[in-house]
Amino acid sequence: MAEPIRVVVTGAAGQIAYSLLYMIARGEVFGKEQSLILHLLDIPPMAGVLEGVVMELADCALPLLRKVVPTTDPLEGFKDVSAAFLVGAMPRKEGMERKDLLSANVKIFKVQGEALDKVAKKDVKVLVVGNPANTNALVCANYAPSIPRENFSAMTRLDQNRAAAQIASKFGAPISNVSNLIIWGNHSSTQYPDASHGKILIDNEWKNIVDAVGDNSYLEGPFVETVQKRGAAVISARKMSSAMSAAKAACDHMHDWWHGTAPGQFVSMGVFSDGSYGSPKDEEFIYEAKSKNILGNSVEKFSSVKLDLTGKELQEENKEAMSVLDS
Ligand code: NAX
Repeated sequence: MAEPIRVVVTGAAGQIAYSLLYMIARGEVFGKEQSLILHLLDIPPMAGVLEGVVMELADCALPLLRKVVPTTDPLEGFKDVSAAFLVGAMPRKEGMERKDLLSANVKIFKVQGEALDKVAKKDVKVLVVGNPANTNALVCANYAPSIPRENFSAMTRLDQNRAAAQIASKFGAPISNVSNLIIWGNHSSTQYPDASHGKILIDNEWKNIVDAVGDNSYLEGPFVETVQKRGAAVISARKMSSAMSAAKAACDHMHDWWHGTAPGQFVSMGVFSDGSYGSPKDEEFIYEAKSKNILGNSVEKFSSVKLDLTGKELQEENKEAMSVLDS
C-alpha cells in the first residue's frame, strides 16, 4: 500500500462533500491501493457539523482512510495536500443568477489561493467545483503564483456526464457506450455541449453520434438546451442544487486527471486557454485538454458561434471578479 497522500475537501460540511468524502475515502479517485489523510475545511459556524462528518467517516470503517483532519483554518486545511477539491462556496438557490454569487465567492477563492500558495505541495492538483467555478479557478490560481497554472482546473464534468446521459437515453444504450462528448465554455447556461466528436457503441461498432442520430436539429436544439438547463431543472425539482451527481463528477474529473484517460478517449475540464479554437486567451476556458491535437485548431461554424457567446460571458465575469477584488 502506498504512503498516504493528503487530500483536502473544502465545504466539507456541505451537501456535495457529504457524498464526495465517502467516494474519495473508498478509493474511487486515487485508487484502491492509495491510503489517504483527508483534510476537511469549512467555516467556523460549521465546526460542529464537521465533527459529525468526522464521526460518520470513522463509522464507515474505510481501510484506506488513515486520518481525518477537520479544520476551519485554510493554512491547516491546505498543508501539504497533493489534491484539493474546492467545493466550499455559497450555492446557487432557486431563481438566483450566477453573477449574484460572484462577488461573495471570488473573495473566498482569493484567500484559498493564498493559502495553497503558502502551504500546499507545489504539484498539487486543484479542482474548483464551487461556482462560478471557472472564474473562481482563475482567481485562485492568480493568488497562488508558485503553483503552475495548469494545476488548476474547473469542473465541467457534471455537464459532460449529463450530456452522455442524454445521448445514452436517446439510444437506450448503457452510459459506457457513449464517449468523447465535449463541454465548451463557461460552466453556466451559455456552456456549449458538443456531440460532434462524440462516439456511441452500437452493435459492437463505435459510430459517430452525429451519424447515428442523423438529425442535426436534435443535437443543436433539445440536446444542448437540456444539458444547459439541467442544473436549474434539478434545483426546481429538489429545491436544492445537484449534489450526488456533482460529487460523482468531481471524482471522475480528479480520477481522470490523476491517472490519465484511456487512449483515444477525452474528457472536458475548465483549463487555462491558450487561445485555441478562437477562445479568449488566458481566460479560464473549457477545451478538452487531451484532444487538442486530435481536434486540430478549428471548430464547426455552429460551434464557433456558441464558443463566442460563452467566451464573451467568461471575459465579462472575469472582469467583474477582478473589479470586486480591486475594490
Ligand atoms: P452547501 O451549501 O451544501 O455547502 C457549501 C459548504 O461550503 C458549506 O458547508 C459552507 O459552510 C462551506 N463554505 C462556505 N464558505 C467557505 C469557505 N470560505 N471555506 C470553506 N468552506 C466554506 O453547497 P453544495 O451544494 O455542497 O455546493 C457547493 C458549491 O458547488 C456551490 O458553489 C455550488 O454552486 C457548486 N456546484 C458546482 C457544480 C459544478 O458543476 N461546477 C455543480 C453542483 C454545484 O451546484
